[in-house]
Amino acid sequence: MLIINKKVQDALRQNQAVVALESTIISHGMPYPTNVKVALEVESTINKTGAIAATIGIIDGDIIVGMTHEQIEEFGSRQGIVKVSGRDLAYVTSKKLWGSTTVAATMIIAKMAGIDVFVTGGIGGVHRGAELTYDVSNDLDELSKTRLIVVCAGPKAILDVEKTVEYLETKGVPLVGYQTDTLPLFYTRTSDINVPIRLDTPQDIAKLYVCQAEMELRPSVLVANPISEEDSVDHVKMDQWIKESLTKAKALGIKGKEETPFLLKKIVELSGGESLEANTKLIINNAKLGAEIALSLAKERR
Ligand code: PSU
Ligand code: MN
Repeated sequence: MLIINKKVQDALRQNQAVVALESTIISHGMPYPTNVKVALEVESTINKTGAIAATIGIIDGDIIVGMTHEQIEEFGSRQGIVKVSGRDLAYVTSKKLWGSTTVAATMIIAKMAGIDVFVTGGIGGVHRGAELTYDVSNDLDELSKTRLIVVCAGPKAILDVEKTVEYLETKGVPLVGYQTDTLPLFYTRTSDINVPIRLDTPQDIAKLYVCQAEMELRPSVLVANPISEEDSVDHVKMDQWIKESLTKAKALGIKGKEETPFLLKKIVELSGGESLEANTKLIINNAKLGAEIALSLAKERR
């Protein structure tokens, strides 16, 4: 069953700004209790602007749009929550399990609920070595067929970023750099990869999305919002930590849906918490932008 909380329902009915949030970042992306603290801070950042935050997750098979603080707390500490991508959605709901939603699954649910704007940390993408493993995140496929505005800080640096950008192009996903000409890489602000589209205001992003919708183009508008300079991690150090984490994952035979959570956790360890700090800052930064875009979009439609 789809349960949309009252505040979110009212906001949607009145055409007000709503911002969807995922829950895999809570259950699998960050350690407890930082995950809960960050999830609540992200919500309050959005709510302060006048937009309404809706964190999405699955509880006993019910799809919840707009979790309560108690539910977010439980998501942060509970063991055995299933990481739910598109593939796992029907299984987890039919078996009445607890599931945290990835970018892909959150997009599907946001669409069901009628929400247009979704904020995350970093999207999944084409993994390094994908030419052998075929590991391409379901996030990319969903981005190609479910139209929303998705705000992220770029693809996660653990990925093969160039292949990820190529894949997005193949699938017709407009990739927008927000106030940047180069693609931000999650923990770092810049890279040597150019973004195909640069936009400098939330209004311009809302307008692009309205055109995308008018033409009934299916893909999402993917916005890459760079982490601030002072929160950015030195990319030479980060490259080293990523390489070490990848070697470790390989040695332990970690693959499939376990790979991303494993790598993020390992990088937190190797960086002595520096990556976690950056991850926190970037998602709050994205929440601010997402709320502004949602407010602009609500205005565009009035
Ligand atoms: N961004 C983060 N932390 C995360 C994720 C993204 O800062 O934990 C999650 C998202 O839910 C994303 C998922 O959809 O990782 C991608 O997993 P995979 O690579 O297995 O598709
Ligand atoms: Mn994968």
